[in-house]
Amino acid sequence: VQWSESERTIINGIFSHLDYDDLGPKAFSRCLIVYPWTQRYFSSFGNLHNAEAIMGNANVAAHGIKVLHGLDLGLKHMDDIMGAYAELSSLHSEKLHVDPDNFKLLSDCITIVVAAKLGKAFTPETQAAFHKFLAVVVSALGKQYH
Ligand code: HEG
Repeated sequence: VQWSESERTIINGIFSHLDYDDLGPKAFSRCLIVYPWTQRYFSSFGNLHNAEAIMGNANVAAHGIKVLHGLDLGLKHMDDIMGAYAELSSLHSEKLHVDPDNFKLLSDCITIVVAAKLGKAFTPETQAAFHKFLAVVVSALGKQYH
């Protein structure tokens, strides 16, 4: 994957202003609500019975923050995203048995909450760069599946 200087600047700019503690829970709870089959991996998280329960669930919030911080790996290793996610990909595949289609669903939810947060600053160029970054991460997370 090749990154232009402007893509690097945009992506680093987005993350430098990102409030993980706010957007992580929002993105992950949105995923569990809009794509309810993703709940199947989180049976230990307690009450996920409806949107309100999900949004008020502390385990969901904590996991949302953890997942969003999972993107730091890609940010720190933009020139070797595949290598950076090899271990996390194996974990999701071999241990957690997460259907890799779900990575795309969560990444779309992340895009929505970031776009809502940035408002007018989420320009087409910003969207394109952010989308590219997430697409590479999603691809890397799916890489160790076989
Ligand atoms: Mg995953 C754990 C990152 C999508 C289900 N996920 C984790 C962990 C990270 C992470 C960093 C902690 C790993 C550890 O403890 O060593 N996840 C991550 C990213 C993305 C993603 C970056 C996509 C953007 N995860 C994802 C999706 C599902 C899922 C879509 C299921 C629908 N993740 C999952 C589960 C765990 C993790 C079940 C273990 C949770 C636990 O038991 O605490």
